[in-house]
Amino acid sequence: NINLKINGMDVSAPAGSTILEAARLAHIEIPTLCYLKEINEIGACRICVVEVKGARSLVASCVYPINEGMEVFTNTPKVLKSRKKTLQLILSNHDRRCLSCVRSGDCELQKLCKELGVDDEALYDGEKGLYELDETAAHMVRDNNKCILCRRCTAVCSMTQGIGVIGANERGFKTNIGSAFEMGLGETSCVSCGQCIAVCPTGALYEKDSIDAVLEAIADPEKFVFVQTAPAVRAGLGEAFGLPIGTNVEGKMVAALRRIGFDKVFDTNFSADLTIMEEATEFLDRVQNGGVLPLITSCSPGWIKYCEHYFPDMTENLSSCKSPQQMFGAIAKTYYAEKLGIDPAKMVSVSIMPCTAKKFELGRDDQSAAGVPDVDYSLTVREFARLIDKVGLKFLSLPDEQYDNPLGISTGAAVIFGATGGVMEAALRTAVWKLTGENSDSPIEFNEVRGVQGIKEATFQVAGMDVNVAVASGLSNARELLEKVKSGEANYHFIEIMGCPGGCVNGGGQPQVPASVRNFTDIRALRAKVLYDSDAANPLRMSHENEAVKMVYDEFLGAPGSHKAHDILHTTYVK
Ligand code: HC1
Repeated sequence: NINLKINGMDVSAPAGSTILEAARLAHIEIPTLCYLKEINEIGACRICVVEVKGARSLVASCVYPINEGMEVFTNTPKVLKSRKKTLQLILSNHDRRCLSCVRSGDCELQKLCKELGVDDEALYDGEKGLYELDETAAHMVRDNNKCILCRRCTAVCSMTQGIGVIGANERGFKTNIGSAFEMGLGETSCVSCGQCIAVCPTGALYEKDSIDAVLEAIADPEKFVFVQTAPAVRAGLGEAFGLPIGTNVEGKMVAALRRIGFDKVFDTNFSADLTIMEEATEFLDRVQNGGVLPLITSCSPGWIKYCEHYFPDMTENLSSCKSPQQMFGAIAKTYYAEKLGIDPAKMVSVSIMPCTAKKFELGRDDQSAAGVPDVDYSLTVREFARLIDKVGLKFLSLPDEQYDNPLGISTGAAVIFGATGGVMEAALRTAVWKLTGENSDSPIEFNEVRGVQGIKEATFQVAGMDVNVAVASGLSNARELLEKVKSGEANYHFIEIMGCPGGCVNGGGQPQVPASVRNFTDIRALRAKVLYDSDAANPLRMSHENEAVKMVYDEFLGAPGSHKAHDILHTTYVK
């Protein structure tokens, strides 16, 4: 360890730590704006400056390494004045219509201005950049008038996701973040993952909002409006209401949706179980009949778009299964519509997702089993939280309620879909059972595919066969894995890929976590624990045990992989 003094106090921190990290150990939070651990370590915004005894000028604590005997001062008048001036300069070219900004209340810039007492935000006002909104993408808006050029979005796009469709255009005062050749984001090969929104400190990036359209549908007496909630929503939503990261709010979430006025409140977990029935069948069929391997999961629409753009020769490896979101809408507007005697054209299918790519997915081709879109509106968890506020629900004091049946019934295998490795584990549970036929002895937990690592590999003995599997989350990791498959270096039978690092628990539609927390907490692991705990507490842990899924096959689809199941639950891809 290295010994130093911070504000006169003795501090000891591991060698290689930055001043920012060492201060944190001493319970001092140095403010940051541009810094994202391991993603954007550029020391550019100068908010985190501190004084170091003997140094000629203030130093950026996020990138400055500690050394033995160093004396650091984090809150001298000189430091505080410098931070305040930096904020005043940022504000001089910032759209300050904060009252109704989508980030008002959780904007990192706003919080710093309050903390540092910036009450003269117009001090340096002069010429301002005026930018048109970029609304070309299906899922999001860029408002460069609120951009502070921190580069978090460009770093996460190029480093974490390996895509790099945004970067700095122009130079000096005209510098702005956008795509090459002034293209709109929708014209690029952006995959709609929304990780840029998740890390943006201000209101410069936000999802396209469908709240009012959903409220209008609910108010229309002619419409039957049902909603499904993705596995990972219950693990993230509570944060928007001040609950600790890793709180399960399933019951209150259901109660809120019912009070908002949805006719039925259902669970995407139901169709995650359904997905497993189809995908395990597809996997065994490919293994036994010489189909294209490895089979790769298809639930994450950001990953699907990435595969189509960047690995078009591997689209045949993709499972033909629609995602659980889309399967849900497809079954609701066919089977359930028939059961209730409702015209599917009068149904409005809404999903609550931790994802922004789901907004894009619902408009893909071949996603209209009943001749109308399987899903009409997809709201992110952030939109859902705003909707709850808008209709005046006191979320924290709502009772815990249960989903409606039958499309609210699910097993533990379904809820873990929201964590990286969960789809693989769920599929293995049912594939092993199908092969061995011995439900009671089938293994339930496949710990080798759990955890937040970007790439996981394992080999399982199933009915005398070695099954090689791999799991990747985050698209840089996906690329690394697929390059190994293409070169022949790795040989897998089954691969799970999720577009966001850690899976949907860390999806681009989850509540934003400020960098001050994100840099020092593994939000992926805390949220994933909610899902694994929920799985462990469920008496039913394998998708084939889901009675509602069995009923849908018995009454409507026939068997998994049937012709009818293919018509309704499967899809196609573009090269
Ligand atoms: Fe996901 Fe999925 S797990 S993709 O992360 O397969 O979004 O939560 O709903 O569709 O079930 C997201 C989550 C979600 C689908 C399922």
